[in-house]
Amino acid sequence: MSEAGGGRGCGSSVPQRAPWSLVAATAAFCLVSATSVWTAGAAPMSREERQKLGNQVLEMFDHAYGNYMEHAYPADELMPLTCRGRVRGQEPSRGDVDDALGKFSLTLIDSLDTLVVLNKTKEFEDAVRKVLRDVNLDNDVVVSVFETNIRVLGGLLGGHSLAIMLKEKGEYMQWYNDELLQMAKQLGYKLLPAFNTTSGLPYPRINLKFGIRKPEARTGTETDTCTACAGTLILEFAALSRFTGATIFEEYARKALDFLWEKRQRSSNLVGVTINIHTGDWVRKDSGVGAGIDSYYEYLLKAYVLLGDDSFLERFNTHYDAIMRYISQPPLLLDVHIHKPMLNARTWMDALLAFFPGLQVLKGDIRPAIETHEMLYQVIKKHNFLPEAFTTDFRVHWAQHPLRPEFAESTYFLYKATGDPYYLEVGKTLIENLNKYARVPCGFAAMKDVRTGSHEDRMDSFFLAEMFKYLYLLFADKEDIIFDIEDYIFTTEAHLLPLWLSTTNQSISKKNTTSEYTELDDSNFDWTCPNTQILFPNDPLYAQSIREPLKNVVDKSCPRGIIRVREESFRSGAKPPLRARDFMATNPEHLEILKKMGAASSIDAEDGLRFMQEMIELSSQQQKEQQLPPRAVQIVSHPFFGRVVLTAGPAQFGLDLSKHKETRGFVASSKPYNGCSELTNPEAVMGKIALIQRGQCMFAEKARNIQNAGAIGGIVIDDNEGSSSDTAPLFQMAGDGKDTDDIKIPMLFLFSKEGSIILDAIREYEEVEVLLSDKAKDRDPEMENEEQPSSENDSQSAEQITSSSQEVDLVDQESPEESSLNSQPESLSPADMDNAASVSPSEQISNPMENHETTSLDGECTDLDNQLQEQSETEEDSNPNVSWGKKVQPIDSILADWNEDIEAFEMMEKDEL
Ligand code: DMJ
Repeated sequence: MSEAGGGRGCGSSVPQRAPWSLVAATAAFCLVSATSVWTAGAAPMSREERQKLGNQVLEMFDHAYGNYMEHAYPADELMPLTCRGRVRGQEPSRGDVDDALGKFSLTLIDSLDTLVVLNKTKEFEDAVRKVLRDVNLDNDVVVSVFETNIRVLGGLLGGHSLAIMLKEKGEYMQWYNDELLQMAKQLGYKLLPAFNTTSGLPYPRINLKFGIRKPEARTGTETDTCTACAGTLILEFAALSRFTGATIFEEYARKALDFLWEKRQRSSNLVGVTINIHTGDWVRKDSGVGAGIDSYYEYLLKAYVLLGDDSFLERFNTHYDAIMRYISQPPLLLDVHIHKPMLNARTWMDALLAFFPGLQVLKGDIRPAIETHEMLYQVIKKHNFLPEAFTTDFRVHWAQHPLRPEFAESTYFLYKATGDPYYLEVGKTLIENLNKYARVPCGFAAMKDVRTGSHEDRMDSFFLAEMFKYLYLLFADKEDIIFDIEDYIFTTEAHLLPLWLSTTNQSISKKNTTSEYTELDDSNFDWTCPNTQILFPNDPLYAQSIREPLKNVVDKSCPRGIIRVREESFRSGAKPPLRARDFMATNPEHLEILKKMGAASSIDAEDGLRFMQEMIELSSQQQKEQQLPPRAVQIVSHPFFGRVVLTAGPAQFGLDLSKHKETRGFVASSKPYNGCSELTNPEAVMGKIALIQRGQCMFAEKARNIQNAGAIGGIVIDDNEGSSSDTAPLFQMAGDGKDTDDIKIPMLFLFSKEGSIILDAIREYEEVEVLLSDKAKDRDPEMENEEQPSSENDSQSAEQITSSSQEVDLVDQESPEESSLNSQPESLSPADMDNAASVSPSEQISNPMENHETTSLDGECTDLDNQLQEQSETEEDSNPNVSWGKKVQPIDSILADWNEDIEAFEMMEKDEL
C-alpha cells in the first residue's frame, strides 16, 4: 500500500498492523474514536432513553417485517394499504421501479442481515431456511442488474457473512453449510451475461432465466445505462469472488469501473449520469452526487476500504476534489455539466444525495457533511420527510417519498463521527414522523405527497434492509449488538461484508486496473483520515457552530446568497457573473453585461450560456410558483381515523385552507348532484360538507348553491370515470370571472377514483366525516378517541377501501419534471366551463399567497431579491388578473435574441466531445 492509503492523516495511535487491516480499520478507527470525545453541545441523551428508542425501532421493524411475512411473503414486496403481496405482472406496471422485482422474495432476502443486527437471531435462522426452501432465482423475469446486485446478491452475501459469524460463535446456525453463498454464486453467474459488451459495462437489465441474447430474453437491446448502475458492483462481486475463489466476478466489476474511470471528463474529472454501454459516450452530461451517479462514488471509496487497493482511493480522491470544486455549494449539492462544470445543470436536488454526508464522514471531511445534513434536516422538519426532489430555495419539486433511508444513514455516520447527541434527536424525529405519517395498520406506506400526507400502496425492500439498521444502530451501545459492527463495511443497500475479505483470494486485485492517474498533490489527501483533534480542534461545540448558521436556512434565509458567496470566492477579484434571478431589464449595467456575454472571452461565453439557461428555468419555475399547492381530504371518522388521505385540487375562491383552520364535517350528497341549481335537499347538506359532481356549470356556481343551502364546505368529484391524481395533473378550480368574494366556504376537487373512496365509504358506513385542510393532520389516537373505539381489523378494512386509487404508482416512470407537473395543480381559466380539459398558461390566475410562503426572505437577503419580490406582490395585489406571463415578456424577447448563441455553444460542446 502506498502512502496515499489509509495511513495518511491518521492519528499515530493507529496500531501497527498488516497493511490490509490498517486500510480496513481506517474508517472504523476514525469513527469510533470520535464518539468518545463529545463533551458538550446538545444535551446528552440518557442510556434509558436511547434504549427506549431502540426498542421502538424494534417494534416498528416487527410491524413492517411481520406484516410482510404474514400478508405478502413469498411475494417480493408488501402493499401496505391493500395488505397483500406485490406480484409482478399481477399489478399495473410502474415502469422501471418494477425491475427490482424478480419473483425471488426480495424483501425477505433484503432483510436477512437486518434481523441479525436487530438481535433477532432466531428469526434470522427461520428466514434463512425459508430462503433456501422457497426462493427460485431462475424465473423468466427481466430484472435490473443494479438492483438485483445490491439487494439480492448483497442480501445473500450479507446473510452469509452473518451466518458464518453466528456459526462460529457456536449457538445458532450450526447446520449452515454455505448454502446462501451457493445461491449467491448461482445468481452471480446469472448476472454475468450482462457484461457481454465491448466496453465491459453491463447491460442495465437481464432475464434471470434467459440472459441477454436468447430471443425469449426480451432484453439486450438497451444502449444506455446509468453510471451508478455500472459502477456499483465491485463490493458484492469482489466479495463473491473472495468468498468462493471464483475470480471472474471481481474481474468483471473492476473492468466496468476501469472503463468508467477512463471515460471521466478529463478536464473536470466528473462523470455524467448515463453512458452508452457500447461506445462509452456520455448520454447525459449532467453530473451530481444523487440519482444515477451516487453509489459509483460510494463504491470507489468503499472498495478501497474493503479491498485495500490504492487505485480506488486515488480515483475517489480525484472525483471528490472535482465534486467539492464544482458540485458542492455548501450546504447545497447542485448538478453541473461535465464539460462546463461552472454551469449548474439544475435548480433542484434529489433525495438520493442525502447519503453523501455519510460518505463524507467515511472520507473524513466532516464540515461539509454537517452542513449538508443540517440543510436536509431543515427540509425534513418542514415536510416531515425529504421530498424526492426539492429546489435550491427548498420548495417541493417532486412530492413523493418512498421511505428512503439515505438521511438516516448519514445521521448514523455523523453521530459515529461526532458523538454529538444532536444526531440522536434527529433520529428520534425520524422515528416519530415514520410512526405518525407513514405507519398504517399493515406496515408502513410510502408517501405519495409529503405536502398532503397522502400514501402510496408501496413499502420498498430497502426500507427493511437499511432504515431499521441505521436507526437501530444509532441508538445501540456496543453491547446491544451481538457482533462487532466495526468488522464490517456497509454496502449501498446496507448489507454487511466482513473486512477480512481484503486478505482472502486477492490474486486478482490490481489485474486489469489502469495505471494512469491524475497527479494529485498531498493536499488531496489531507482529509483522508482525520483524527478527532482535526475534526474538533479543541472545541467540542464545533459541529454545533457549523449547524447554527443553517438553522433557518429553509424558512428564512436566502440560499441564493449562499451560492453567491461561492461564486465570489471562486473568481476572487473579478466581478461576480450576472445571474438570471438578479437580472433587471431596466438596469443599464445589466444590459451592458448581457451584450458582452458570448462576445468577449470564454468565461463571458460560459456566463452567457448559464444566464440563458437560468432564465429559462426561472421563467418556468416562477410560472409554477403561481400555482396553489394541492390540498388534503382526510377521512377522520370510524374506522378510518385519519388514515385515508386523498390528494385534492384547491379552488381559487372560497376559504383559503392554507390561511385558515381546516374545516371538518360530515359529508352529504347534494341534490341535484351537479349542484347547478338551488338544492332540493338543503336539510341534508346543512352544516355538512356537500358532495357535488363536476360538470354542466361553473365551479363557483356550484359553490354558491351549496353555500346557500347551508353547507360548510364542498367537494367537487370528477365526472370522468377512472380519472385519478395518479395519472392526471391536478388543477385548481378557477372562479367565474366575476367577483367571488361572496363565496366563504372552502371548496376542493377530487378526481373520480379518489372521490369514489368517499362514496364507497358512505355506502359502507353511512356517516362519514372528513377534514379539508392544506396538509393531512396527524393520524394519532386523538382522532380515534373522538370516535367510538374500533378494532384493528376495522382500520385495516378502511385502508383497503382505498386500494382502487392508491395502488397504482405511475410516478416513478416519469422524470421529476414531468411528475412535478402532475403534482402541481394547474388552473382552469375563469372563462372555461369547469369541465374544460386544457389550460393555457396565459389564462392562469396567480396566487400571491403561495409566493409569500415560498420566497420569504430575511433581512440579509439582497435588495434585488426584495425589490423583485415586493414588485411582484404589489402588482398581483392590485390586479389579481395580471398573469405572470405578461411580466416575463421582456425576458422572453431577450431570450429570443440569444437563440443563436445557444446553438453556437451546443456546437462547441459537440466539438469538444
Ligand atoms: C437503495 O436501494 C440503495 O441505497 C441505492 O443505492 C439507492 N437508494 C436506495 C434507497 O433509497
